[in-house]
Amino acid sequence: MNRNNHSKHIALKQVKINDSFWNNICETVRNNVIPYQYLALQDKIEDAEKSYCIDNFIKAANVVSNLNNGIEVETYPVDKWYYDEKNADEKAFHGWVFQDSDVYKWIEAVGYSLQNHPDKALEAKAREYIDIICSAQLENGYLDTLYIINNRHKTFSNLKDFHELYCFGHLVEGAVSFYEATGDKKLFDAAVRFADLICDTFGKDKINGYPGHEIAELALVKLYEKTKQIKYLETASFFIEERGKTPFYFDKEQGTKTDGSSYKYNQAHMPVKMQKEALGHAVRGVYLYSAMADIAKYNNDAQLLAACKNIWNNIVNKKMYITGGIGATAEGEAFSFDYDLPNDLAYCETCASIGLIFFAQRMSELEINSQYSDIIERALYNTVLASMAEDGKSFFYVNPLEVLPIASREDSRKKHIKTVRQKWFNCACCPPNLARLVSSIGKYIYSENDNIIFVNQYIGSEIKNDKAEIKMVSDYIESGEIELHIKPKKAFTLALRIPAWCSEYEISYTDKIRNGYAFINITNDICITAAFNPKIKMIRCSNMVKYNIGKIAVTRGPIVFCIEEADNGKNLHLLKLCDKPNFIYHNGIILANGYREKADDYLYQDYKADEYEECTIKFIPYYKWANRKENEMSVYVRIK
Ligand code: FUB
Ligand code: ZN
Repeated sequence: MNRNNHSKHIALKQVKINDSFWNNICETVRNNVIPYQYLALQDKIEDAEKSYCIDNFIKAANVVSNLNNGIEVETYPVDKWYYDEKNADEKAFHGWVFQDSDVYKWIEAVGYSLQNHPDKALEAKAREYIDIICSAQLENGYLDTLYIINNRHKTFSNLKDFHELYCFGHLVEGAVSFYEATGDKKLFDAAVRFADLICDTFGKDKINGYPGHEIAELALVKLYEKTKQIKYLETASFFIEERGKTPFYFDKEQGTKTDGSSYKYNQAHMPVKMQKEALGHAVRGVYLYSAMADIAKYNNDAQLLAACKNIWNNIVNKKMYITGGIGATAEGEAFSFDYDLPNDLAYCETCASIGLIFFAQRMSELEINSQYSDIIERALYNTVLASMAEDGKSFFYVNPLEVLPIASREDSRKKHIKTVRQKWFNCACCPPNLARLVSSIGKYIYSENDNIIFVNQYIGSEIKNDKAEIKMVSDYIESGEIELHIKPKKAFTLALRIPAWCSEYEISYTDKIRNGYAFINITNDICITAAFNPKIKMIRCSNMVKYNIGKIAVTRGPIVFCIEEADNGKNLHLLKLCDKPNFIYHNGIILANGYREKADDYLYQDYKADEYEECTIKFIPYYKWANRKENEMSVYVRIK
């Protein structure tokens, strides 16, 4: 592995965002989403699905207090994934087995937000939750409310299904973020105590299991980066190495003997170094692949890196939607087989695209290749942004590319396709994930190694570090133009990503172009300008994806567009775009020449040529769909 190709993102604290496109989104998350989620975690949003999250911590804290006072505590079964008023005792745990993770993700988002926007009131709210969380921790460091409330004697007995290590991973991520923002170590210390228990519990000659839902691995790497304590990296590496080995740990745990094929869902059907295809639950997958990339880097493990590359290529060449959505099937929220990318059944969980961004960023820090930040851009500007309403008060969990409201109501195969964003979900993994990603968007703009600063995303911002002060003024989404005002503190090389979508660009000065980056040697104060022409394009999907044959998608720069019933009437499938559509772009909208096929009166008749009338087809950015009312939507359009 060539360490000269490694880089590291520039820390969030060093990046001040000021961008005509992103300011609004970041402010919506800061001012609306974070406060809204604070209330949702306590079930204070009217008519929203219940969270039970904080309630569980309060119940667990009571258990801990009773134990400390020698008071007998009751136990309840830990036998399902979801508990509510109907199937569980009112004093027992409620919600999904991973409910704790919602508050951890919220704290992580708060931490990122505080790094650049100090806010004492918000900090106090986070501390209020941190106090409750910490009072629920057991003496030995264990912290998972499901088992603390229901049965603390059964911990770590069902790693495959019951998410203790997943909640632990999110605890660590939240704790590191809040500590970095405030210097307050209370939650961080709690996370370290739980991490120490996990390191003492898992490993060679201890429990040789691994998480059923990955994330603990990458969280342990983060803890290693923060503390430099090697045991955290070792435990993360252990989880990665053990996964999928025979005899299968999950068989041992369940007292069964299987061929391991059902463990594809958990990416545990074979050792990870042998895996070449993205399989199983998509969020689990991308969290695992992210950790594999981390560990390949720290352990200098070329075999692990090769596995990451194979899986990466499989995802982006055969299993990813044009929107950066992944996980095509609702069955197991999973990757489907190669080229199976149905538009109207797509699952495309928001968390999965966020996880893809994590994986892409780690890969981009391992080798100099612009494709990774291209994919970050694709997922970010399309699936991730689409998952939040403009006011930040409702969300999509599933991000389809085609919607017919009646089908969502009547066809049980499409019941996962919501036609409007939801206020909250009882399985609410996505909205807090979105909040933590948007609040940390500054981490994806720049990266650096000893002598290069990479500009990976064109988001208006300023950084100051030991190499330079850089101010980026960006009109990337509208005109594709950016300016970089650079004041070097020493000679260094600037590397600008040339977006994969762009075939016409001008950069005011370039020394060489390599791996999708324009490299410029900087020695003096300079202003570099770049113009990436965001020409409107019609994109053809591989004919191996049978759903898109005879159709195209319209893009402009990184933005994928779609058509909606609100602009184009019902029966979007009857529209056809001219092959020379004479696109007009104005104010974020694309108008194009097309035809509307006349609807047939008969189900069957002798063949005759279709009848058309000319029409104008109106496209809006995909990320803006469903902001008006429930209606039909489609990304792909037929072409005449
Ligand atoms: O299992 C925890 C989270 O819930 C997953 O990441 C999501 O896909 C949802 O199933
Ligand atoms: Zn999710």
